[in-house]
Amino acid sequence: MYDVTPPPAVSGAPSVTPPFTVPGSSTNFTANGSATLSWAAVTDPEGLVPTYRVVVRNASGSPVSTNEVSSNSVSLAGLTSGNSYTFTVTALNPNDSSKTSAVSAASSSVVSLNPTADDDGDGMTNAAELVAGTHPQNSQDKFSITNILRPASNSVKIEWPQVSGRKYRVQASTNLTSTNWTALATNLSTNSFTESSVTGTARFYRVVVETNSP
Ligand SMILES: [Ca+2]
Ligand SMILES: [Ca+2]
Repeated sequence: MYDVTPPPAVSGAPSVTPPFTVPGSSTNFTANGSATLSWAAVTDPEGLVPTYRVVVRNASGSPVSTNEVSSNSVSLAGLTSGNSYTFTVTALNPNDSSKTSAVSAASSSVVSLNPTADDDGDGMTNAAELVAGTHPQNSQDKFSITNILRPASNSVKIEWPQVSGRKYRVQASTNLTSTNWTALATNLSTNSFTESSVTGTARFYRVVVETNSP
C-alpha cells in the first residue's frame, strides 16, 4: 500500500550558497554560473520520504529550468552571465509526482556574472571583485591601497579597505618591471601593515588577497 497523499510544503525559502556574497548586500553572486541550494527537509506525517522539484526562476519569477532531486540540497550549473535568478522548491510524493506540496517561498537572488568582464568599470574584473569581497556592480567599492604613511623616518605603513573573511599578503619590489615581488607578510586579517627598518632605496608595495581566504 503506497502513500499517495501530497507531502507538506518546504518550510521557508531555500538558502543559497554561491561561491561569493558581498558584505552588506543581500544579493549573492556567482562568476562560474553555479550555485548550491539547501532547504529544510520535509517531514511527512505518514513517514513518506519526499523528493524535491527545484525550479530555477528568472528575474521576473518565470520558470526557466527544473531539477528533481532526492536530497534536500542541489548544486546547479549553467546560470547565464548577466542574468539574475531565484529558486523555489516543491516537495513531491515519490510514488505519484502529481501529488505535490505547495511551492516554497523564493530564495534570495543570485546574479550570474561574466568572470572576465568589469561590470562597474572600476578596473577590477567581476571575478577579482568576488575574490576581494568588493561589490562587482558598485564602482565606488574596489580593492586598492588607500594610504601610504610614514609613521617614522625608517618605517612605511600601507593601508587598504579590509573585508571580513579575507586575508591579505603584502609584497614589495624595488621596481615595477620586475615580476619578483617579495612577500613582507602573509595571511593578514588586518587593514594595514607597517614595515619597519626601511632603508633609503625606492620601493613599491602591493597588497594581494589570499586566494584561499573567502
Ligand atoms: Ca569591477
Ligand atoms: Ca566594484
